[in-house]
Amino acid sequence: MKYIVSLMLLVLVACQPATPPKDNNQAELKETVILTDLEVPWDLSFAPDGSLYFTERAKTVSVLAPGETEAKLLELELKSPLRVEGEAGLMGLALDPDFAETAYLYICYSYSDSDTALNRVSRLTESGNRLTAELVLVDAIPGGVGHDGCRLAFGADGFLYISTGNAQEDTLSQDTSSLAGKILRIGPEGSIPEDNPFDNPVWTYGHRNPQGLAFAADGKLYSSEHGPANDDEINLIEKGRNYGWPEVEGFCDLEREKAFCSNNNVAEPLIAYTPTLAVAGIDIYTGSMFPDWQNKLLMVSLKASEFHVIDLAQPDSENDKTVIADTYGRLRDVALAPDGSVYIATSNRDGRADSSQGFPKENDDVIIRLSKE
Ligand SMILES: [Ca+2]
Ligand SMILES: [Ca+2]
Ligand SMILES: [Ca+2]
Repeated sequence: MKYIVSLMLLVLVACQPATPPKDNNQAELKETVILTDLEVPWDLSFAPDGSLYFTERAKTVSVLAPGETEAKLLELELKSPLRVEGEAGLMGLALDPDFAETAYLYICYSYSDSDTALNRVSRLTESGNRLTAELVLVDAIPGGVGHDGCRLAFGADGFLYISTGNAQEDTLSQDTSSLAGKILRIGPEGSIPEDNPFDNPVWTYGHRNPQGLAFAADGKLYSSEHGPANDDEINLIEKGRNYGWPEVEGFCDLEREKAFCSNNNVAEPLIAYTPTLAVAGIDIYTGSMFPDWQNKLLMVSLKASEFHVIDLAQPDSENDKTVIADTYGRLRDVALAPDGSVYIATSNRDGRADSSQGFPKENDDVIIRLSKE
């Protein structure tokens, strides 16, 4: 026994990376694959009872009840068939703030109207194994094969916030009358709040393809946004502000950007990543399982295959920790569970996996639970 323990210690020491762990929680982090054989799980969302709801891009919404090992597929009754192509399909998901009472789910999905690629946000009601009684909240958001945005988040103000991509039409991002390349804000039944800045659902503009959206406990709203080959961004979202695209990439640091920035009150990102990571889902950690992560931003990335924990109070390289890298392939979403654990969804069946690294693996896609050893 003593020998075996010594041997294990030896193996452990031999396996230590050359550099020390980048995050205090890393040494005691337990990673458990809890669901396998999924197809591009896109958005994870927890009900108060701990049930995990998630979308798969070409399929439907599924629910994993607490204590279960298999997810149940819900039958999706939509007014228009899903438009599944490129990055488009069934994407964002949010549960009603009073979900236990209302059984309302909100989704953002792609559809076509006489060959025009569009996206819409709808409310559905869970009833038995069905998602039914679709109420369309925002219709005809310009869509494309790529840049469809579609992340959802409820604010403490009771309004639903929606990220929209620019549908690969750069001119739409600066046009405050277009729903593309924006963060939108609407009432839970689709109304336009009186204090919206442009008398329409637009809350902020000048976005390219925001793929993450999350509120912090102090009410601040953050987004992650795909840049081109440079300048992925993390943004603090403030009413009516211009986030620069396509005139500004990342910070207002180039000569041609500076004039535009000062003339248009451009909001610079908190963080810009060059080369890009393909930043995806974000959440804010407010659980008790990982005290070091308190109020920090959790972020996953597709291309870089990384999970970051970022202190937004001072988001420099010291405070932007890479906790998981190059282990599970492309990472699409991250979500805090009610028990303080953290769930991450892979995206290796989205057609962009790195086959030289063996992705997609046989069991892809998967959902991983991070907890304490
Ligand atoms: Ca989510
Ligand atoms: Ca920007
Ligand atoms: Ca710049």
